[in-house]
Amino acid sequence: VGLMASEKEAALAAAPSDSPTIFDKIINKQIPANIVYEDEQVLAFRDIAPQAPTHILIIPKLRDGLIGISTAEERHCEILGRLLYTAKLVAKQEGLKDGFRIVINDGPNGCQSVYHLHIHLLGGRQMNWPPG
Ligand code: IU
Repeated sequence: VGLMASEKEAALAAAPSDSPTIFDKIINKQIPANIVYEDEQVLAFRDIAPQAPTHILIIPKLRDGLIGISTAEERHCEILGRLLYTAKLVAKQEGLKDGFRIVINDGPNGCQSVYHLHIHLLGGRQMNWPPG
């Protein structure tokens, strides 16, 4: 990603795949991340390229086939709920009392660049609609 001009370029260069991603290294503490929440199933850390004053990624520690939301199966319903609930907890922890946005990018059209499901939590400024 380092030489990519934009997140969009990175996303278009990244083919959907079930190979391990950089998020495994973050989960295993092999590379540093600014972790804001952790429990047995979920990890939340600050995005390295923040698009808002608060920009946090919420991920399942065990990917279990969730390369993105489009690969979800019924067995994932519990972890999916837990990820969303964690986003709410982290939003509160971050003091986002005037609101926030939750985003899941999926596949090339959705500008997904890392194929380990993640929820973006964005806040601390007025968001716009429609998104780009
Ligand atoms: P996307 O929805 O797949 O595009 O989101 C991936 C995000 O992961 C993106 O916002 C990157 O800035 C972020 N990220 C990161 O926080 N740490 C990393 O080492 C890498 C990407 I690679």
